[in-house]
Amino acid sequence: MRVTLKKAAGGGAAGSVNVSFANTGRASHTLTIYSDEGFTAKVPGGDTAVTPGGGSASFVFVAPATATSYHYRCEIHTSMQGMIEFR
Ligand SMILES: [Cu+2]
Repeated sequence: MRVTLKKAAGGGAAGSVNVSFANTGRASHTLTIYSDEGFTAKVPGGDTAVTPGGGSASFVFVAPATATSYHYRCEIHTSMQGMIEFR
């Protein structure tokens, strides 16, 4: 899969972030962002929903105002995880 993050210019630390998700595999996946490492607090708007193989999806979420890290995973294959670091 391929993920592209693009933060809007301006807006300070808490600007909006555009996420583009390209599912280049065959299986369906989601890209779902949480504000905690334990995956209990979903970030509002931060979810592609189920995206079939070959499909793509995008969404916009608001970046946190302070330095922290968010965590994302596929809700179908929960071992597929990654981190987004805000500095
Ligand atoms: Cu998956």
